[in-house]
Amino acid sequence: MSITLDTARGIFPGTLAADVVPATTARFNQLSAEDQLALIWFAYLEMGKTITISAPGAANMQFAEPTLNQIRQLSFKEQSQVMCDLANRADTPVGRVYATWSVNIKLGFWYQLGQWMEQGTVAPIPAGYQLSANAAAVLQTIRGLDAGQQITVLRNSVVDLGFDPSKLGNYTRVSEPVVVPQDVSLRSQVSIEGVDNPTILSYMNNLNANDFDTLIELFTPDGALQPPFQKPIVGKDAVFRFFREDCQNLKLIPEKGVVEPAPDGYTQIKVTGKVQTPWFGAGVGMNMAWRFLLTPENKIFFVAIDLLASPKELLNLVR
Ligand code: ECH
Ligand code: GLY
Ligand code: GLY
Repeated sequence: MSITLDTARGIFPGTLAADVVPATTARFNQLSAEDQLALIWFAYLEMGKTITISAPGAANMQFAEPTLNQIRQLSFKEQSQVMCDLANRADTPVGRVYATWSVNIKLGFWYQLGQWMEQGTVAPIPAGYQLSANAAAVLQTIRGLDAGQQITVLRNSVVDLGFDPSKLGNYTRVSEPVVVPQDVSLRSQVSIEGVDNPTILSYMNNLNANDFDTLIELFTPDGALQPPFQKPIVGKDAVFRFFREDCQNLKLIPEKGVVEPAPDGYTQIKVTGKVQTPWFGAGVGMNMAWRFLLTPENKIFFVAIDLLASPKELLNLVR
């Protein structure tokens, strides 16, 4: 049997991902625009009691700023309309600009609107807004998730707003400037109980250092990376672009793993541990697994990153 992307995706099939996240996102997407906005607002306020979002840096806000300034100058009624149009995925000028933004720019845009809504300078969710029964049920599900799952649901909801990027035709993607890799002398080195494979350690250390040029050389030309709840990103160029656009300033804290032989001289390695996002820092540790398939030359043919169903899954290293 020879290795394909499909067989690679099936390694360590016992890994229990937090499927409640895509299920909740799907239910969220069925709600009315008004319910979607109000639900995120309520979830955001409740989560704000226990975890803190850090403000995006100026370099990351510059792209959303013109749109934010336009919105700030509108009447409350018009502001509510702009937000509803985004939640309706409507084809509007703002919806089209939004569609060109990277995930972090979209998050920064809503971060700023949220601040203004709290201050009362942008239209609030109407006081006493009553969620529909379905929306209330989705909010209840979100309350029951762990913090890592909650912020993933929130992130996915924000990503899906605005006009559908696949309907834009040709467009220029807008993402934050790429940061300079961390100075080699300052880099911390991970250690992983049960794994001393240099490719795996180098993957973790270079991602932590934002050293994407070195990181991408660990992959085969047709190598693939599968982010949580997404299809694989295939080929070195696409994976490199993803790293530069969406993966800055993450903190990977792998804890333990297993190394096993796979067909054709390949090696499969599963690692579990925590990941922190720059948006919440040490305040939220997401329980994650990495499932690697390495070629006989120790290059990454495939890696899947899974958000785990529960902390118990951190101990699940069986095949
Ligand atoms: C308000 C009401 C109106 C509507 C809206 C509002 C604002 C909402 C706001 C939401 C902010 C949400 C945020 C969420 C951030 C989530 C970040 C996450 C990051 C996860 C990253 C992971 C990385 C994993 C990876 C690893 C690899 O090895 C390879 C790369 C990669 C309230 C106004 C909308 C403000 C800030 C979940 C797991 C480990 C795959 C990336
Ligand atoms: N403050 C988090 C970020 O800009 O990515
Ligand atoms: N969930 C993190 C990412 O896909 O970027």
